[in-house]
Amino acid sequence: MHKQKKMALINDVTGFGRCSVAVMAPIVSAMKIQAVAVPTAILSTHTQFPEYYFDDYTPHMREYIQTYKELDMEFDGIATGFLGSEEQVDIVSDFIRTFGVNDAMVLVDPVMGDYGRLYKTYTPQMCEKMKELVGFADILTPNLTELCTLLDIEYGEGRFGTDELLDMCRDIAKKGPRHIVVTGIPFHSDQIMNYIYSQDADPRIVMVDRIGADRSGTGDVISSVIAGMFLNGHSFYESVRKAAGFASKCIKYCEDNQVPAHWGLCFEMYLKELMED
Ligand code: PXL
Repeated sequence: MHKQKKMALINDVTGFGRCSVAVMAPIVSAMKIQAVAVPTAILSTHTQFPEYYFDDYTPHMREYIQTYKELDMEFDGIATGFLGSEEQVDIVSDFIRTFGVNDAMVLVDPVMGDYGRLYKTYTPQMCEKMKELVGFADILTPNLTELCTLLDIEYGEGRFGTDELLDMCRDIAKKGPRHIVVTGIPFHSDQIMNYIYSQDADPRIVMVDRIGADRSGTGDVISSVIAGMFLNGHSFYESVRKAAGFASKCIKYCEDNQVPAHWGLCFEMYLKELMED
C-alpha cells in the first residue's frame, strides 16, 4: 500500500488575504500530501490591510504540539514561515528536533523583510535566532534582503551578480541547507530572477517576467509548491521551476482581473495543474 505523506505547516492562520496556511494547505493537498497546520498566530486579515485582528498563538503552541509527541506522530516534511518572537523560534527548533528525523524534509522560509528593510518585529535578537533556525533547514528560500541579513552583508539593489550569489549561497550552505533558492531578485526592469543552488549540482537560474506590482502571499505560494514537489520526488531545480511558473500564472490572472495586490494570488484558478496522476 502506498503511504500518504504528511507535512507540518508551522505558520499563521489568516482568514482573508491568501497567505500562509490558507495558501499552503490547499497547495500541498492538491499535491496529495496531507497538510497539518501548526498555528503561530491567528489573524482575520494579513498585516498589509489597514486593520486586522491578531491573536498570538505562542502561549498555546507547546501544548498543541505536545499531543503530536504523545501520539508519536511522524512527519515527512516540515515547512516554516513567518515567526513573531524569539520564543516561537525556540518552539519551532524543538519541533524540528523532535519530528525532523528519519529523512523528514525541512523547509525554512526565513520571512524577515524585503527591499533591504526588515519587518518591525525583526530585532537584532530575532535575526540571531533566525540564523539558528537556518541550521535545521534542508531547503532555504530567502529573498535577497533575507540572505544578506542572515550573512550580515549590507543589502544594495543591483550589487549582487551570479558570482556574488554563488559565494553567498556557499556560505549559507555551510550552516546546513543543501538546497537554496534566492527568490525574487529584480533583473533589468522587466524580469525576476530566482537563483538556485544545490550542494550536489551546478547553480541554475529560473527567470520569470515581472507582471505588475508585488503581491502579498507570493512567497507562500512559491515555498509550498517547492515543498510539495520536492517531497514528491522531483529535483530541486524542477520544484523551483514549477513554483515560479505557477506563481506567474496566478499573478497574471490577478492582473488581468484587477484583483487588489493585497488580496493575494488567485491560486484556486490553477490548483488543478498541481495535481499529478
Ligand atoms: O507571507 C505573507 C504574510 C504571512 N502572514 C502574515 C502576513 C503576511 C504578509 O504581509 O502579514 C500575517
